[in-house]
Amino acid sequence: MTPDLEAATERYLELIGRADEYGAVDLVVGLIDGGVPAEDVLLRVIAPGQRRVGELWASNEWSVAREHGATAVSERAVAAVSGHVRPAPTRGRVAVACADGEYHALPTRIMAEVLRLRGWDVDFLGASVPGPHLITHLHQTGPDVVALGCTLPTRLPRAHATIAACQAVGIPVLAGGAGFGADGRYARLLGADAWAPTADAAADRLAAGLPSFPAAYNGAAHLGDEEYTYLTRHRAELLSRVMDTLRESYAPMGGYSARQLEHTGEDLGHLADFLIAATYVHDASLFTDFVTWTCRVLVARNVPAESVVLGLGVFHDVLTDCPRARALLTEGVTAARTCCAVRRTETSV
Ligand code: B12
Repeated sequence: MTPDLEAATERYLELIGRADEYGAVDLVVGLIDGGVPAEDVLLRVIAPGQRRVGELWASNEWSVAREHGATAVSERAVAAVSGHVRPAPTRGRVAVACADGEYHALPTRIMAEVLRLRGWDVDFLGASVPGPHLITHLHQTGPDVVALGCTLPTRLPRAHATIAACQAVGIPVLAGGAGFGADGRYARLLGADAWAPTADAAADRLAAGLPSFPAAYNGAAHLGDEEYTYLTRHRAELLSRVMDTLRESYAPMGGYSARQLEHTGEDLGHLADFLIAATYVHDASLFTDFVTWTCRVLVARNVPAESVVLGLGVFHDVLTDCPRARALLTEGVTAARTCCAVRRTETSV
């Protein structure tokens, strides 16, 4: 009988939720021994389990500690799958790396293991690989292709530099991970040779040869303009001005503990990073999606979405010389106000 993989995922989530490494490893190895293809264990049990971890953290049902514990167990489970099934390479060589500054190594690791299972000889280089070091590795090992992972869109400018550097030494880049957009639009914009939404699609793509985006592509010509450069250079100064102005204008902040102030600073920092990334790729949805996400995460922690409206308004006032960023902030405020309105409707029902 084929095991029910949905039930297995539920069981897996339960095990990783209590950081039960042996239990999770026994479960995944047991599934493989029971006839489930290793690729299905990676993509239909471990991957959805991890996505659920994200939802449970976002809705404040799981603490950061519980998420970290679960992710550590998943890393071990992926390693167990990979150690249990060791196909000999029959195809070319792929260097798999996460973009500089990208610490979500697990999604890309799962993809790397699927490529291994499909016969590729994989060098998995892990999280946050600086572009120049990746190029040195390419010179030393001569892979056929680089598979570049990016989960957070804030890493796109650095991913762009890496894509260009790999291509300059004649190695094509397959891009993937949530940061490139659900439809791969940023992979295309940054000039990657190919993009795949999932690990199995990535393996199919490579097996079919590496197709290129249309030769007419010239999307990157306008990226990284003066406004982007200004925001990147003045990020720290901008954040401290926003914090100071908020302290003066938002009375409840006077009663914030040091920890709450630290969290506020981190949240503003993420908003600034997404604003900068949206300025880079000229796409408001990159910013407004993150604003909506932030509102949901804060509301789940009893922080009113109105605080985001206020914070974005202060960014807007402070950034007098950045018309494009100000336009993005105006759209961000609309997105945050929508969250406030939805929240009011929900609470009044
Ligand atoms: C675990 C985790 C972490 C861990 C990562 C540890 C590790 N070793 O990977 C840690 C704690 C470091 C972390 C940190 C942060 N995280 Co985090 N994290 C997650 C979480 C819960 C799971 C990641 C995972 O394993 N996913 C499972 C896999 C299977 O994901 P996947 O994207 O579907 O992968 C598939 C495809 O994308 C594709 N693929 C992946 N890589 C590649 C590469 C190539 C080349 C190709 C072709 C395909 C491909 O193949 C995979 C399989 O099909 C996600 C939630 C989520 N939904 O993913 C949040 C999440 C990604 N994190 C998020 C955030 C915000 C952060 C932080 C900013 C949080 C903070 N406040 O500090 C930091 C930033 C860190 C950084 N600088 O990079 C947000 C992003 C929100 C957004 N709008 O962009 C998410 C979505 C959380 C959420 N619940 O909403 N995080």
